[in-house]
Order: sequence, then structure tokens, then C-alpha cells
Amino acid sequence: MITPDRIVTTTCPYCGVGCNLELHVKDDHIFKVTSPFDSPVNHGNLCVKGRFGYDYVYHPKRVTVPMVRRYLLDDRPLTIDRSQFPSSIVNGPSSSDWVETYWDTALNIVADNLVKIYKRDGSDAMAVYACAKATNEDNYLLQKMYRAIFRTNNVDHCTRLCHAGSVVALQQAVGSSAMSNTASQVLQNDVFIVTGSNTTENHPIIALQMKEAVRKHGAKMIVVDPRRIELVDFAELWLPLKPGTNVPVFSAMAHVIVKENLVNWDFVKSRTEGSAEFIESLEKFTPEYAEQISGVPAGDIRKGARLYANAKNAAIYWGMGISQLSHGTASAMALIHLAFLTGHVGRDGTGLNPLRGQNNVQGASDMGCMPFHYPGYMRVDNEANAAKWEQAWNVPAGGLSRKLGLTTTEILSHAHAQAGGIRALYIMGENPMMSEPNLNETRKHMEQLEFLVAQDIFLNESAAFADVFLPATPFAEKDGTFSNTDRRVQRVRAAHPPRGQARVDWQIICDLALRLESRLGLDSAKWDYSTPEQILREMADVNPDYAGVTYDRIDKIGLIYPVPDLTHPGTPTLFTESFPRGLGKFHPLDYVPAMESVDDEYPFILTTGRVLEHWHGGSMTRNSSLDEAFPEARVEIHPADADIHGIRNGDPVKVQSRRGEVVLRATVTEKTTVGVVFIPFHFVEAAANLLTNDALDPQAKIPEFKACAVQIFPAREDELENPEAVVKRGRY
Ligand SMILES: Nc1nc2c(c(=O)[nH]1)N[C@H]1C(S)=C(S)[C@@H](COP(=O)(O)OP(=O)(O)OC[C@H]3O[C@@H](n4cnc5c(=O)[nH]c(N)nc54)[C@H](O)[C@@H]3O)O[C@H]1N2
Ligand SMILES: Nc1nc2c(c(=O)[nH]1)N[C@H]1C(S)=C(S)[C@@H](COP(=O)(O)OP(=O)(O)OC[C@H]3O[C@@H](n4cnc5c(=O)[nH]c(N)nc54)[C@H](O)[C@@H]3O)O[C@H]1N2
Ligand code: SF4
Ligand SMILES: [Mo]
Repeated sequence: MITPDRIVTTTCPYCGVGCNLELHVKDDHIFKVTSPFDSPVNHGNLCVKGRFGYDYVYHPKRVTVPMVRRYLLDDRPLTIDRSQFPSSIVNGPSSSDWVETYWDTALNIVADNLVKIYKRDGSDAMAVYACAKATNEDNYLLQKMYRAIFRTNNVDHCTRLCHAGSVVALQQAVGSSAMSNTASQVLQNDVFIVTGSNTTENHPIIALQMKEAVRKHGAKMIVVDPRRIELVDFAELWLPLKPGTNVPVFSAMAHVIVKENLVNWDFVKSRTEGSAEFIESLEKFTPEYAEQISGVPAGDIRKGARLYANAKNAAIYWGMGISQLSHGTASAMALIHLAFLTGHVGRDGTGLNPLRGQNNVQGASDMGCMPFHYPGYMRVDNEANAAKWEQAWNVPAGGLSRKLGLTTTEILSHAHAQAGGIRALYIMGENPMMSEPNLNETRKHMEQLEFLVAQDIFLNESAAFADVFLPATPFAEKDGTFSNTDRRVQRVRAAHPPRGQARVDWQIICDLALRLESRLGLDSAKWDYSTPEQILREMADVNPDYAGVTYDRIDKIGLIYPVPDLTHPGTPTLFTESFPRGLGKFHPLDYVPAMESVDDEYPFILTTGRVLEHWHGGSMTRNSSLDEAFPEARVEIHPADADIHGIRNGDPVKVQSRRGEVVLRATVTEKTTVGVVFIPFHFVEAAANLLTNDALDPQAKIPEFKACAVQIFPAREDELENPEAVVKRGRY
């Protein structure tokens, strides 16, 4: 038995559930993780990532010394030709190009080059990706640095690839985009819909509560998902729709609710607008029409509509199967309509709940790491908002840009080697070379950049393209706050000092900001924080949602924002009296198919997503012991399809789309439906995003990760990218 030197309570760095952790530390090393039984979030439960996934902190590949490219030290001009990088996305330029250096040298090089480009090409040449893994404090300062110093709103982060469709739809329909209720209110639901969310693998502790709702409280669950995910075993009804057919299925449910007079007219009349036109638009969405398009039997659509509408308390929980489509906004809108028609929103045990993915994607959005909003969702093109932040940041009146910035996907597609477009990019903790769609295209954009800074804990596939690498610290080495999917602001606490020379993100930013200001002759005097709490305070003094959040108040249990003052207890349920935009607004919809439909050449629909043991591009989990639990990429294919192609379980296959191909082993399983194959996007050896379509939702600019057309061929063993070879060569 090891006796810990100390037990540090903190928040899980993986998913948006925000489980509370107890880190058992001995000799400045975490050796065990447990969880407090009295945590209101996870009640002592943890999934495999929270429990065992922390050892990436100690992985030998972690970079803990600043690094710059040799040509920068030689003081040669920036002549790097990124197109000369090896064609495999596994490797960037050879590691011998990197030189370890002092912080001073690295930060001066960053400051000199950013200032040079800014002075020459102006604000529009500058852009930054924020990090939904980092704290609120880190993210607040990063967007402040770009807005206050470079006067640009080209700030975005992975929320764009994630719930952007949900955010736009919710903003248009209700005027607020967070979850309306908390996840644990599922225990108060009589009926709930889970759609486009593989909750068991991606929000495991919320899935536990969903199962508890069914098994202990008699709730009825309706799963709407093309795959036979584990929750189907607990469901009253499963609607296995074809990928990309959300709008007809949910609009047909609305059609049934209207035709069978299951509408909550009191709610529709008093709380919404635009219902007459909307109801007219439903005429075409008969369940039979939806069946033709989606493959879901009309009778089951009727049954689902009745269950949801007749419930006393019903809620909808959704994930990426709704938002990651070229009609992601319309898909989310179709769900919102169901809640409006039935009045299942604005009370405990009801709600519109887009489950947030990253541990702090809610927080990074709240902190203004988005191109249209300052912290607190204040539009950047509004004079009064701009004036507030100019005052807070000591920027002269009129100094902040009122121009809407570019989104994540636009920032890369606007990258240009010559004048015009984005020239310099700063990436704090993201990995676009794994997470963007159509990686062959992404790669070309990365090659165009004149100057790229990566601030991460690993030299990931994107940092392999960088000029400078700044080693940050992971959650276990920093203090601050994360905001989870419930809007609960919780403490993050350091278990031990940073490894090597790694530095906390917010401290790197302050150090760099001072160097930028001195080179540009600015003197805001606003970068001298001694604790992260001072940073949160500065933000909370202007952002009313966080006004009442102090480190003292969230010492043991987090607070659910809005917390408008220092005595307010927090707000688990939103929209009880009205919506932020006043009345909820219906938006009539049309069915628009996915951008790519199947044909003889590409007869399967590929849908991509996640598995329990891994995280996104794998920087963290593939550098942890979790990799042994799920060591290689697999494509899931239905037995009927496998039979036709003569594919057996474990056979290597080549999956090809119009944009690229990968070779990986097949898992023959009924978890996927006929005609649909599934690949998780965690594995660099068979990166799913080489195949995916970069078509965007026109409003939300979110890519169509959930549906593209592919062909499958048998392949040979020697065509597999041998994982062992990858390890030997160095994954990064
Ligand atoms: N283990 C693990 N957990 C994670 C993550 C991780 O990488 N690994 N990432 C986190 C992040 S950032 C996020 S955003 C969440 C994502 O969590 P989820 O949204 O649960 O993630 P996905 O696996 O991408 O896709 C969810 C489901 O969408 C379904 N689907 C595909 N196409 C359609 C469609 O057209 N309509 C409908 N209705 N469903 C469809 C898929 O079958 C799949 O079951 O997970 C978070 N949690
Ligand atoms: N095909 C396909 N592609 C997808 C999706 C899909 O479903 N299918 N889902 C999309 C979604 S929903 C998302 S959210 C994106 C995610 O895409 P990304 O955000 O690009 O992915 P991550 O791997 O989570 O990147 C996080 C990085 O932060 C680093 N990091 C961890 N902690 C810290 C820290 O404290 N500080 C700093 N500076 N760095 C840190 C990690 O090492 C890692 O490199 O992927 C998107 N891409
Ligand atoms: S459910 Fe999410 S927050 Fe909880 S332990 Fe697992 S990854 Fe961490
Ligand atoms: Mo996400």
C-alpha cells in the first residue's frame, strides 16, 4: 500500500461531464485516481479515462523544453518550405530541425515574428486557436491577447467542429446556446430522446444516469441513431435512421404531434412565435415520406412522437450526429421545434440538452474564444459591448475591432503564403491535422502559413508544422477553473509542479503579451496577474453570468451559471419564465440531403466518431496506458455487407472516398446498420479525416463529419500501416 503525500481534488481533463477527481500523489507523481462519493456530478463514479487515463502527464514523449527550428536561431529568413514535409501525416519535418532553447529565446522569436507580420500585413493576417482542454483563465487571456493587442476577432476553437450547428439553431430559436437543464435531471424525465449521442462511450457518467432513469425510475428512452449503440439495450424504441436524415425524421414527429392534436397550445401561444407558418410547413413531412428517406418505419416515428408528446416531463439529449452535418443547424432546429410544440422546456426534468464534448468547451466559449463574441456572448459588432471590454482591457476607445472574425475552418482555408489572408497562426492545444475534415486539403492550408506557433504538451501532428513549440502544462500541473456541460464552474488544482521547464498556459500568454506590447509601444499594464483567480475576477466583473463566481464559493462544489451576484445559488434550469430572445421562434425547415450521396462507385455511407478509450487525435490517450485497451483503428461493417464483399472479422480492408484512402482492419458487427460503416478518428495510422468531406453547414460553418460516400476493398496485411513501425519511427 502506498501512502499518498497528499490527495488533490480537481476536475477530469477529458469530457464535458466534468467528473470530480481525487489525485493520490506521492513524490510529485500521481499514482492513483479516485472520486468523492458526495460529488453532485459523478457521485464517486468514473469512466476508464478519468480513472486510468492520467499517465500521459508522464509520457516520455511529452515536450517540456521550448523548441524552435534551427533556421530561426541561425537568423535566416523564414524560408521554410512546408510542402517539402514528408507526405505521410504521421511525420512532420525531421526532428533534427528542432533545437531546444531557453524560454526567453523562444518567446522573443515568437514576439518578433508575430509583430513583424502584424506590422506588415495588419490585423487580418493574425489568427489564434484556443483550447477547450485548458482552463477558463488560460482561454480568457488568449483571446484578450489577440483582441487587445492584434485588434482581431480571428479567434475560434474546436467548438466550431463540434456543436456549432446546435449553437446557431439555439441562438436563433431561443437566444442562448448552453444546455437548458443539467444532465442529472434525466432522473426526473418520464420520457427522453437520445439522438446522435453515443452517450455510453462519450459521456459515460451521464449514460449511467440515463440507465438509472430507465431501470430505477421507469423512464422511457427513445434512441434515434444509425448505429445500434449500447443505450439501445435500455430503450423503449430505437429509430435507426440513415446518416443525414434527421430533419425528415424529427419533422415527421412534429407532423404527428400536430395531426394527432398532442400540441401544448398554452405553451405555443404564450411562449413562441411563428407557429402558424411552421405548422403549415409540416404538411409534407408525413411519417411515410420520412420513412422513404430515412429508412425508419413510419409506425415507429408515430410511436416516438406520441411517447414524447404525452409525457409529463420529457427532454432531448443530443450530440454530434445532429450537429456535424452540412445541415447541422436545421437538424438541431428540428429538435427545438419538438420542445416548443410540447412545452417540454423551461421546467425541471425537461429541456434542450446538447451534451458538450470537451472538459472545457463550454468555458472556452463563455470566455469569448469565438469570432463573433466577447466573453459572455456579447457580440463584437455591438458598440456598447466593445466599449465595456475596451475599458476592462485598457484599450483606447474605438481600438477593438468591430469586424466579425473568421471561424476555425475559415482561418485555415484563408491561410496564404503571400499577402492577403491569414499569415500567422497561434495554436494553443488543438490538433487540426487530425481533427479537421479532408486532411489532404488541411495539409495544403497548413503549408501556406508563414509563421506557426504551437503551445501544447505533445508535439502533435499539427505542431509538426510549427516554427516554435511552447511547452505548456496539462491539468495536473495547473490551477484554475473548467465549466462543464451543466454550466457548472469547477476548480482545477495542481497535483505537483510542472515537469521540466513546462509553464502554465496563462503564464506563457502573459509573458508573451508583455513582449508584444513593448515591441508595439503599447502599455495596458494589464498582464501582471499573480493568481488565476485575479484573471477570473477581471472577466467576471464584466460578464454577468459569472459575476457571483469566486474560488472561495466553488472550493468544494461548483456553481452553475448564470450566477448574477455573490449570494446567488446558481441556475440549474433555464428559460423558466421566458427565453433570452423573448418568445421562442419556430423556423420552417426543408429537407436537404447530405452533400454526398452513395452511388455505384462509392456505395457506403461513412460515419465517424469515437470510442470509449480514446480521445480525438490521440495526443493524450494514445500516449497513455489506455492505448493498450484499444490499440488499433477498426472500421465497423455490418455482416450483410461484409458477406457480399467477402470480408471477415479482422481482415485488412482499404476504405476509399473521393478525397483519400486508409487501410485498417474490419470489425464485422451488427452495431452498424446495412450500408453504413463507422471509423473512429483517433488513429493517425488510418486517419478517418483523410476520407471525410469538408462541405460546411452554410450558417454554422461546421463540417459534414457524419456522412460521406466511400468504397471498401479487401486489402493485404502489408498494406496496413504497421503500428509498431509507427512507434519506432516516433509517432510525432
Ligand atoms: N471517449 C471519448 N469521449 C468523448 C470524446 C472522445 O474523443 N472520446 N470527445 C468528446 C467530444 S469533444 C464530443 S463533441 C463528444 C461527442 O459525443 P457524441 O456526440 O456521442 O460522439 P460521436 O461518436 O461523434 O457521434 C455520436 C453518434 O452520432 C451518430 N450519428 C451519425 N450520423 C448521424 C445522423 O445523421 N443522425 C443521428 N441522429 N445520429 C447520427 C453515431 O452513430 C454516433 O452514435 O464526446 C466527448 N467525449
Ligand atoms: N472525423 C471526425 N472529426 C472530428 C470529429 C468527429 O466526430 N469526426 N469531431 C470534432 C470535434 S467534436 C472536436 S471537439 C474536435 C477536437 O479536435 P481538437 O481540439 O483538435 O483535438 P484534441 O486532440 O482534443 O486536441 C487537444 C490538444 O490539446 C493538448 N492539451 C491537452 N491539455 C492541454 C493544456 O492544458 N494546455 C495546452 N496548451 N494543450 C493541452 C493535447 O495534447 C492535444 O494536442 O475534433 C473534431 N473532428
Ligand atoms: S465521464 Fe468524462 S469527466 Fe467523467 S471520468 Fe469519464 S472522461 Fe472524465
Ligand atoms: Mo467536440
